[in-house]
Amino acid sequence: MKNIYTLTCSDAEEIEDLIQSVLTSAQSEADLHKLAAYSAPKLPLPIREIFTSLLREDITPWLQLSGFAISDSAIGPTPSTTKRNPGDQITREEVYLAIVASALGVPYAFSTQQSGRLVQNIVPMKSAEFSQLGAGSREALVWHTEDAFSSNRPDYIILLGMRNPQKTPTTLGELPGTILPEERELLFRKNFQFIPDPDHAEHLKNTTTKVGQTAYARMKELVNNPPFESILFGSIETPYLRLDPAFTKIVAETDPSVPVYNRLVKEIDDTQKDFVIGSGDMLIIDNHRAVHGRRAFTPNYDGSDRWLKKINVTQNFKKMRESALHEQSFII
Ligand SMILES: O=C(O)CCC(=O)C(=O)O
Ligand SMILES: [Fe+2]
Repeated sequence: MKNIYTLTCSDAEEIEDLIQSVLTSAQSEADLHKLAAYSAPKLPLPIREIFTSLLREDITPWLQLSGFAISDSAIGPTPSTTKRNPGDQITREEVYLAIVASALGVPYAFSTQQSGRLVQNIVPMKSAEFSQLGAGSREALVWHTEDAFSSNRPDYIILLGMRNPQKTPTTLGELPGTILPEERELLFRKNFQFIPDPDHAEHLKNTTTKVGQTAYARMKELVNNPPFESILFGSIETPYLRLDPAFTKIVAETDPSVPVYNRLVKEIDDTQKDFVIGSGDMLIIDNHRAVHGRRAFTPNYDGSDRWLKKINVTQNFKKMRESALHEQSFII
């Protein structure tokens, strides 16, 4: 399967019609969640065919859709913070993301991230410059499985480029072929703990809402007692991957899985590919087949900085309902 598809003029027109019809009726993200699901089956046939292969074959780690026009002046300045106001209008770019997400599964959000916004902004924040957060910048964001700590981590994450003037790369890595089958077996051992990153855990500390307190208690439990997990899972021939070296604890240092794990981390470090998400580029990442990160860059904080939008997709929304905290059905 090819990893890159560029929208034709007729694809772009059909998509624009779908977006505009959603935009006229979506007053809230709850509306967007529903209306995007109605629109997804109407995406142009070539895109639905590509997505069918992606889902059925289940071996493609990432896929790029390019050719979506974004007007640099119409989107306005890059926000200075990931915080959103409840009154923010839903934008054309957010509808595009939500429709594509709905064609691949069910889009959803964590209540512990950006207040449960369905579509999130990835923008550099001064306060997070040197952090391992999406809002970081001057320090490279170490590659990771998205939300590796969570059994509710996304099956896909989708990133859409709003602007990327310095062409700061996202990075992509996969399970290297140099990890031999007998070494893979060792990585199926539950000798690792994934700690929630501070994006999920700390900012809810002083929350007063019931939803926030429940979410915080759950996160604290995961921080204090992270379950024992494996790096690989699924089939031994084409295993799925779960990795987040910046937030991983090793249970038994002497276990033979550890040297293989260390080599795997080093090899992904060395082989990760740079991938510049430019304006209008969409990158669909299979969160069980690819890890992703971001190179360091120096923001200007003048409204012209790098700006991506992101959405999470699950293929097992029913299971997630057990974790639902919120009256808005897409928030767990
Ligand atoms: O900024 C990027 O390219 C990736 C950001 C990221 O990995 C994240 O927000 O989880
Ligand atoms: Fe990420």
